[in-house]
Amino acid sequence: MFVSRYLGGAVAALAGLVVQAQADTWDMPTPYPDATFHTVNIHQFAEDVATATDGGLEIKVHSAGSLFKHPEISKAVRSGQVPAGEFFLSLLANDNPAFGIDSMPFLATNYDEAMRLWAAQKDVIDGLLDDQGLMALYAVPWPPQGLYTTKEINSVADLAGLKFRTYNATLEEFANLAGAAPTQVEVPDIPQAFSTGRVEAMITSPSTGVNSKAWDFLTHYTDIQAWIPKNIVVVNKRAFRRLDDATQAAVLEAAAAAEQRGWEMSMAETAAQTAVLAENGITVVAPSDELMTGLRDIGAQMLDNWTAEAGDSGAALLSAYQQ
Ligand code: PCA
Repeated sequence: MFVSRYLGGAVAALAGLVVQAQADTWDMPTPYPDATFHTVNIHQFAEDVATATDGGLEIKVHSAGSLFKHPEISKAVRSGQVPAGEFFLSLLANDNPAFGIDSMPFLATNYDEAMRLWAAQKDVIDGLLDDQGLMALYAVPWPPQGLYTTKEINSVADLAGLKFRTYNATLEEFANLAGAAPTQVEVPDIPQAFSTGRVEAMITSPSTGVNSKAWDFLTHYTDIQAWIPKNIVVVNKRAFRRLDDATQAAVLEAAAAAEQRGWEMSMAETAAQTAVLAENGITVVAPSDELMTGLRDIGAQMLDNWTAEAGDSGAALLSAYQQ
């Protein structure tokens, strides 16, 4: 009796161990809603990993800030509360200015430039993340950022006093320099922030404009193509090392595919989602020269500020990009 109970327990315990070794589940918090192309891409990444590992690693995506709020995601991965996560890269600009350079107005405004900027940025970012116990899996850009308002905007002066939705410190600086009044709002909260009058203008991609149904509360989209900021997907290094070699390889391979696919999705989104804005009644216009000159002046001032703050390593990054 005692022996068989003991054996039964041992068999059950062993079975548990085997199951644990065979199937791992990773919770992965992300900030943006499921319809966002970044999130679609992450779901595909998770599916690719599950397929390649024969179900050995299941990545469970928790979108729209449902598991951790956006500003908490990088910390949650760093501390090992979750093994992986996605966030807007420039949110880490407080840690080091290199993280924020892809939100610099009018530095990289088309996809060729964005690719060159990522190439110049990547080693620096990898090193900084490594110091935080993180490893980058891949990064994907948003389409070029445009200006959403409830009136025609012909100059920087037209932005004065507008309650402006922002998403990071760089955009906040931009809004302040334009004489607008910035308020930080996460993507899932955009519709409510507009409908309650907390904000009345924003700079973001055609993707986020469409995903937020901008036509419910905005009328004009000025296509200023101001910068091409990125999301990054990271893993906790310890969690990654706990995977066996084949699983690690599967994750890296799926990540490389996701980066490639994500850039292509982003490029395709730019025209397609701008058209959706127009179809839904938004007036889509090219910017006036006066507006662009004024905005570029602000960008130049911000780049000076960035360079002063970013020191030698920042200068090296910039010159690598500008070569
Ligand atoms: N959408 C995100 C980041 C940049 C973008 O296009 C946002 O608006 O917060």
